[in-house]
Amino acid sequence: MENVLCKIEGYLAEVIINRPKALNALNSQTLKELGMVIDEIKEKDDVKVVIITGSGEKSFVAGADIKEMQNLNAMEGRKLARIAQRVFSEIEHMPQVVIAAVNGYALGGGCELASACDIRLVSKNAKFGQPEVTLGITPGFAGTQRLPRLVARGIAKELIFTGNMIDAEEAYRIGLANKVYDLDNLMEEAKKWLKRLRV
Ligand code: DAK
Repeated sequence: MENVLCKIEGYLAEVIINRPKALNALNSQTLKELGMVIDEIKEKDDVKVVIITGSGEKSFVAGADIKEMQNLNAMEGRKLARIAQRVFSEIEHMPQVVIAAVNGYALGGGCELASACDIRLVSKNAKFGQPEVTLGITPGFAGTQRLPRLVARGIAKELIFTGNMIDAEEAYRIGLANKVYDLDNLMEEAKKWLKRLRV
């Protein structure tokens, strides 16, 4: 696989979205690969915790791939949204505990991917947002459904209607982030949750 890496060590599976040149934006190929990796991990009874993160030090996932999306017609856009919705729904329903280790931008589809995870551990440089409205579209990967279940409805509406980005501290304050760590320690701290969780 090109765009999604998967390492399994003991009880832990680490899934890395790996398109750093595009800030790990989710194109259709990446979504398909993510779906395949998730399908494989969910069958592994010995894996108890899954950590999803982004490659590099700047971005978790900067959204759906805008360059790919701008060439899609309505039906193709709908198909892309359905693929992402299916993959994110599988993540949400995995038998394992799924942690998003948010190491930078989590925008649009990236915020929606993090929202589909059970727990969000974030680095100090993390930035969350649903900027779709600034592109003239609405969140297509179920952000309108999951975000209001994680934070107060009014706050979710504010983020979706304004497209504003919030930083890690604000994400923690509104309950979107469970914990904030230094970027350098994020993965190490995320791995410690394997012992912390009663799985
Ligand atoms: N897609 C594609 N490429 C992206 C990208 C993205 N979302 N984000 C960044 N990149 C690329 C940039 O184009 C640039 O590539 P090159 O020009 O070097 O080739 C590279 O990553 C580095 O980005 P920047 O040079 O812009 O880096 P900066 O540090 O200056 O800025 C940034 C970082 C995250 C603030 C900026 O890149 C940015 O604003 N990116 C876009 C963020 C965004 O708007 N994300 C939300 C995407 S919309 C639906 C289906 C799907 C969706 C909605 C509806 N339906 C069917 C209804 C999904 C929507 C979204 O997720």
